[in-house]
Amino acid sequence: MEIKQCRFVTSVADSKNIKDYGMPEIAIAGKSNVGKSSFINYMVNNYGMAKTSSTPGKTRLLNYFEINKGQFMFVDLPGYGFAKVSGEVKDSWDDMIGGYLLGSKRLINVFLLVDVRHEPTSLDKQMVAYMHHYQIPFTVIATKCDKLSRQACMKQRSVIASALCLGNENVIFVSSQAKSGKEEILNRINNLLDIYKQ
Ligand SMILES: Nc1nc2c(ncn2[C@@H]2O[C@H](COP(=O)(O)OP(=O)(O)OP(=O)(O)O)[C@@H](O)[C@H]2O)c(=O)[nH]1
Ligand SMILES: [Mg+2]
Repeated sequence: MEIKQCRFVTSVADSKNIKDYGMPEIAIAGKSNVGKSSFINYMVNNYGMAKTSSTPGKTRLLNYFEINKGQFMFVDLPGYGFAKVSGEVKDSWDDMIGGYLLGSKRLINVFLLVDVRHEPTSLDKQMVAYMHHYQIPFTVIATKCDKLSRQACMKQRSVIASALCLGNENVIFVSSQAKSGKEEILNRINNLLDIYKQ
């Protein structure tokens, strides 16, 4: 498959207001600043599509991007684990992520992004436990691979996989900056869409 077209659809500030757009949804989740919005831009080949920032906490809403005129939707989620927000704001973000994950009618997979350089945090582990608990299928993607040598990436693969109780082969590597890893992700999306159609 190929991503030929992407259109920003809407931002949602409250998970109570999420709608069914009639197409499968792939959500992009992960810690703040891990590169979620950059990942979407890389996948759709438009670096102005989703807003990115070097300051964590940029994405505060659920942002929907329609791919290939209705083939599927990428949903950019606010990042979790951003220490600088107050308790109240943090709760509303968590409500938004949880509210979306349980409320979406067509969520087919969560792409859980982790920074290749760091061992997954307790929040990443909580996220995985949450998805297991609610039987939400997910894919782990290690971002910013340009920051490490190939050898160091391979080493991190085991660190990330074992922290999240996955096999090494279940961690996909990408770099939105060096533009690597897209083919593997597209294959994954293709498989997910095939399963959805059955
Ligand atoms: N070197 C490198 N930097 C990256 C990559 N992807 C993202 N970044 C940088 O990481 C920072 C955060 O990127 P975003 O895409 O805004 O991250 P996010 O996960 O959407 O962040 P929040 O919306 O705050 O949760 C920016 O400074 C990006 O330029 C990558 O593949 N390589
Ligand atoms: Mg973002």
